Formats: sequence, C-alpha cells, structure tokens
Amino acid sequence: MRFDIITVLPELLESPLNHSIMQRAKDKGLLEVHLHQLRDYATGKHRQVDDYQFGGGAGMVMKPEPISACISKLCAERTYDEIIYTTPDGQMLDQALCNRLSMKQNVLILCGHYKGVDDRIRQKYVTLEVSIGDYVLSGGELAAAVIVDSVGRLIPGVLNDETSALFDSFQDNLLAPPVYTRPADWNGMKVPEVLLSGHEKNIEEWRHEQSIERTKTRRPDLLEKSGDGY
Ligand code: 6GU
Repeated sequence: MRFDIITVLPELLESPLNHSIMQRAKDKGLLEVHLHQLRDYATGKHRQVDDYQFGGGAGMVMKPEPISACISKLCAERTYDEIIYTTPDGQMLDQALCNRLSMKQNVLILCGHYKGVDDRIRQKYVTLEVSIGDYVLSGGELAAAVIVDSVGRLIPGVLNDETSALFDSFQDNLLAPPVYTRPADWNGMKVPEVLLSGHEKNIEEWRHEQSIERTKTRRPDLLEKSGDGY
C-alpha cells in the first residue's frame, strides 16, 4: 500500500512513521509513504500557500493553485483509490474505516492547515474527509500520521502472530481484556488464576467476559454496535 501525503510540515510526519511497526512495514516492502512539501508547488518569490479569506474574518485559507498543482502531478503518475482531506468536520476515524482503507492500493492525504483549504479543492478532488476526534489540532499532520499508523498496521503481513490485529480493541466493537506478564505475584498483587491454568478454553472465555465487562463500564456505546446482544 502506498500513501502520498501533501503537507506544509513534512518534518512533523517523519519521526512517527519511521519507527516500530511502521518502519518494519516499510522494510518489508508492504508500506510506502511519500511526503510532498506543498510549498514546492507554490509560485512567486514567497512561495505563498495561504491567503486571506474572502468575506473577512481571522485566519488564513490554503490557496487552491499549489494544492491543485501537486494533486494533478501525483494523479498523472498513478490512480488514487481515495483522496483524503484531514479536517475536524470530516468523518470520524474508527476501526471500521481503518479496515476499509487498509484494502486500498494508493491513498493520497492532504493535510489541512490554518482555517482549512479553499472549498473548491474539496469539491474538485477530495473523495473522503476524515477527522480523528472531536477536538481541534493545529494542523492535519498528526491526524495523517494517525491514519497511516492505524491503517498501515492492518495491511496483511505487517503484524505477526504476537501483534495480531484480530484481538485488538474495537475489532469486534469490544475493548481488549486486561493483560499480565511475569511475575505472577508482584508485591502481593496476583495474576488471575485462570491465566496460569493452561486451560485454553477457560482462558478464552475469561477474556471474552472481561472484554464485555470493560466495554459495559467504559464504552457502553460500543455494545450497541456489536450486535451480539450483550
Ligand atoms: Cl483531521 N485536523 C485538525 N486540524 N484537527 C482535528 C482533526 C483533523 N481531527 C480532529 N481534530
């Protein structure tokens, strides 16, 4: 899978995508991430990418021409399955959307900045608008990093058995159960007996019960989505 990301701040995206599972996915040739500095597509002495908004009001707006130049160039090189714009008024990113995106080949992400992009860019190019939560970030870069990480780890072959996504929180609209490692007795705090029993069926049942219990107390809204009637 290939991500192309258009941004005025590529530096913000470098570190989060160059470590751990993302780095391994790239090393294995399963994930490619290409960053494009929007300013390189701006013209004039100041390579200006933003301008005042028509109608007045505080805050700058991203100009359409540099974005259009960059998107046109990339679209001439390959076909994009999705052109995503990161914006607080977009569709909320959840595991279902991550799963859906992980099946795409080429995804282009345009990082919003300032007051946002000129709306004509959204109308002309953008196929999906994504928000990562009901709060405002200073720019779309961190949101883009969240999208690449949460989607990239789902690409087949990226995770191994130990890190398998199958048992992640949200995969079945349930939160993950609690986990423990050695020592079995830590300052008198004991690991639940069943986990030491070696009895696979009981362990599986216990984990499922814990998942349901956690979801009931922490995220009852998810249970309505799960359709299992807990
Ligand atoms: Cl995608 N962008 C910005 N600027 N803020 C956000 C967001 C995106 N998602 C949540 N807050």
